[in-house]
Formats: sequence, structure tokens, C-alpha cells
Amino acid sequence: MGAVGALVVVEGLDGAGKRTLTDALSTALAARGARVARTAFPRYDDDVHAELVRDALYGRLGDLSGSVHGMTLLFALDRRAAGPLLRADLEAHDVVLVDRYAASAAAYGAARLHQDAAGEFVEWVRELEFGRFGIPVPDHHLLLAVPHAVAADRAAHRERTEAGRERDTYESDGGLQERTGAVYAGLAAASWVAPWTVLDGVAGVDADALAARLLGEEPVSARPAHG
Ligand code: FDM
Repeated sequence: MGAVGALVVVEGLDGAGKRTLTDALSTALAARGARVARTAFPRYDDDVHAELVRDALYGRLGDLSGSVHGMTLLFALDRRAAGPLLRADLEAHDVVLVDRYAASAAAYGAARLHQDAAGEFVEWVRELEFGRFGIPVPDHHLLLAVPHAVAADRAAHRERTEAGRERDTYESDGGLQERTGAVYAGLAAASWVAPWTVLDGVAGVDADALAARLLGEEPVSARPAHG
């Protein structure tokens, strides 16, 4: 391990099982002696969203919710604000696991645009977040891939069983979830920003083997897929 920890991002559709994977992976990493920190985006406990929504209401951000770029900027500002915290976490840990990061903005945003605009959009997100805002660059992405119908079933089940949980507008749009899954696959194939490993979210993931690979006992990118 170097002086600064590895930033490992977990991505996937709602209901792909990101939280279950992050829990298992963080336990497996700790069992191997790694110091692990976790975080998730968007940060619902930060007031930056409320502030931006107020700006939108006063016309300072235009028609925010209808604007893919406007919504993306809101999510990106949340990550920019979290930058110092993330850097501090990276200084003090071997691995920082992040549930959703800039790739979520790329995938969900591109899925809302015409296919012809998707490539330009994901580059815009990369430049905005890693260039202009200078947020920490991930060392690795883990994509939990599941058929969108499976993800939708799981998300619906979670909604029935978790008190107080409501669907956001993205979760209610089945077509959007399907397109988002396709964009994610493209980002992984293109190694967008950092290497990606595609994990089979239906068959399940061997968290201990994955932890070993992430800790450099085996090169992660040499063995894509099939957790
Ligand atoms: N989402 C999340 C984005 O569109 N862009 C982002 O940058 C992030 C972090 O917000 F549908 C979308 C993905 C999802 C919704 O996320 C809320 P969670 O993981 O369900 O809280």
C-alpha cells in the first residue's frame, strides 16, 4: 500500500446490490488488515442539494429537473464539496469504497439524452468533474451488472420492505434503467477514467477474492468479470 489509499467506486442500477456488495467487500478488506472507509453519493445528509433546489426555484438554474446538464451539475457540485473529505479519507485509509460516483452522472445523464449525444456528454462529465472540479480520480470501478428487470424487481421489493423509502423519478422509469445499464456497459468497455471490473450481480460475487485482488495480491484489471 502506498501513502494514499485506493479509491474504489461501486456502480450499477438501483437494485443491482451495490450496498450488499459494499458491505461484504468492506468486511473482507478489513479481515485482510486493510483500513477501509466508505461513503455514498448523492449525500442526502448535506444541505448542498437543498440550496441548489432553492436556486432552481428562484430561476437561477433554469428548469433544473428537465435539464440533464443542470441535474448533472447538481450531483457534480455535491462531489466537489465532498472532495476535501474524500482526500482526508484517502490519506487515512488503504481503501475508500464509494457507492456511486461521477460514473453515475455519466451513465444516468447519457441515458436521458439521444444516443448520438451520449459520447460527448460522458466526456463533458469527465472534464467537469475531474478537470474543472478536480475531484479525486478513482483507481478502480466495480460494475455490478444485472439485467434491468432483476434490478427493478429488487428495487420494488426494497421499496415494499423498507419503511419510508420512496422511488425517485429515475427509479420509476424502466426505460431509463435499461438505457442506463447499456451506458454503464459502454463505460466499462471503454475503461472510462479508470479500469472497470464487471461483476455478475445475479450469480453473486466472491467478496474475499475481490478483496485480495483490490489489495494488489492479484492485479484487478488482469481478470475482468465473474467476481
Ligand atoms: N444519480 C446519482 C445520478 O443521476 N447522478 C449522480 O451523480 C448520482 C450520484 O440518482 F437514480 C442518480 C442515480 C439514482 C439516483 O441515487 C439516486 P441512489 O443511489 O438511489 O441514492
